[in-house]
Amino acid sequence: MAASGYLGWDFSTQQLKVIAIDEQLRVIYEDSIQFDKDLPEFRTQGGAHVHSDRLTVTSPVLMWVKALDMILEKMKSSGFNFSQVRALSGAGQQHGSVYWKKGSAEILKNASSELPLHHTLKDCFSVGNSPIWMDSSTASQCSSLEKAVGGAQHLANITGSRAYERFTGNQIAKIYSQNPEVYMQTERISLVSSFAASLFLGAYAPIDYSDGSGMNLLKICEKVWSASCLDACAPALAEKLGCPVPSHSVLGPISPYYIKHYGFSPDCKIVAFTGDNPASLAGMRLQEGDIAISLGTSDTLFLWIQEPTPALEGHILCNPVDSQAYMALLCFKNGSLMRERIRDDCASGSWDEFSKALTSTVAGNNGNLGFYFDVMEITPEAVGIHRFNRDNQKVSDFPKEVEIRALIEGQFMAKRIHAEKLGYKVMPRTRILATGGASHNKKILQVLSDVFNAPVYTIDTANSACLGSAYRAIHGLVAETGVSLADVVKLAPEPRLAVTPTTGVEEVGGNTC
Ligand code: XUL
Repeated sequence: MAASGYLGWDFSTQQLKVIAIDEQLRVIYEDSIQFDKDLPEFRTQGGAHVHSDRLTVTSPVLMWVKALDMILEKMKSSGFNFSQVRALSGAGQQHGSVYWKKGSAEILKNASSELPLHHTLKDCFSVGNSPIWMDSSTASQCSSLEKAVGGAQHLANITGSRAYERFTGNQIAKIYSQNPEVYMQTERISLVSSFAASLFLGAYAPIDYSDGSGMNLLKICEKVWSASCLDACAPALAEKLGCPVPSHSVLGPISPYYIKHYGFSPDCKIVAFTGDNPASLAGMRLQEGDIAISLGTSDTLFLWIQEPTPALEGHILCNPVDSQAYMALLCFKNGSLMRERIRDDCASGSWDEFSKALTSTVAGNNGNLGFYFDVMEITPEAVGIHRFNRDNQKVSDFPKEVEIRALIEGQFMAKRIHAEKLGYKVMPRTRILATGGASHNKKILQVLSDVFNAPVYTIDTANSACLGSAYRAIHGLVAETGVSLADVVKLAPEPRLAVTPTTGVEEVGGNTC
């Protein structure tokens, strides 16, 4: 390893991943533990247990600890030089929660270097199976929370999102209502991210503003817990959560356990961990005005926002790399499967023919417009196929090429409309960073570029949360001096320019937004 190294961790749903980078941001080590395959004793599927009600979804917390023991042992046997690591940070799947039993702070602090961590911590959790983001069992807690604070929009104004079943406040409320004594025995509640940071710190790590915004509990503007949200979820919750901190905070030096057991330097700093989506924003090096669009099974958008306007659809989170800014997260369920269905119906199952249809039709589709939701959409909550001609009359079908363009323009216009509802503004320097399967199709990207009137770049994001965590580790060391993440990661590979807006085309859908 070169003179200094930095580690980025990603505690995601299916695996634990680590990346080490050097001062030049080159990846010098990479490894992962797949929960199902490498830790079969926990009997997870995709890293989780879906309970018999089909709504409750949990992961065993000791599985995460054991995965950390395992991956560190792998690094040690491969000769990884831990003593060069100057700082580390990490990401966790968002919303999941960990419940530490009374007395665990002491055990964590005094972890013996003779034992693996999962032995030391085996009795530390009052809830052995942590609820995770896939859980949707808290509908009644969600409606109570919205009611308690004066409605869904009001909750969104305070916390950045209306009540969602996976959001941590509602999960905590469920645990308290079903099992008050378990709640009472709990001295600390962590997110997956702050739990993972705690393992390295040897003390309870605070929740960072960005991941804290996925709880329905944090006032995203003031960056303090909302007393009315806390009170609606469970009693004495503030003391169990600790005070939230800026995402770039240095939490302290690594715990003596890692110094003795693995040879880390006592100077190695732990930078606050955050959620996987915020960490990906850092990994993709999003800047003010930028949008990242992942075109996969479902389509996901990350937006950099200066002045957010929380809405009933989508989430506003505090920005993980700039405390003055925000990020928004929008998820569209009808992504690739919808595009594939129309390709099969209108282009004989061929992407080439699909692309030709996009080339043979004009931007704006002569006023023909469609919204295509084979499955119940999240953003907006709607289902079915809805087509409108240039006179805004509902029609039952379109010629095949018109249908194809209507689908793609409709999908991207919906993204722009919902992004703008959340306060997003296309700026002269806006870049669209596209990833995922459909980002390989230039004709689709051309439509995206025309709808947003901005250049589209492609970027490889396979490791963006992990890499973003390593970047954040470097940034954490200098953030207090006013250096931005963008300055720190100047040497990282640039995204590739794919297409620019077609000249002479008025913004597609500009008149209808
Ligand atoms: C975001 C969400 C998921 C998890 C997955 O709101 O629930 O993206 O973060 O890891």
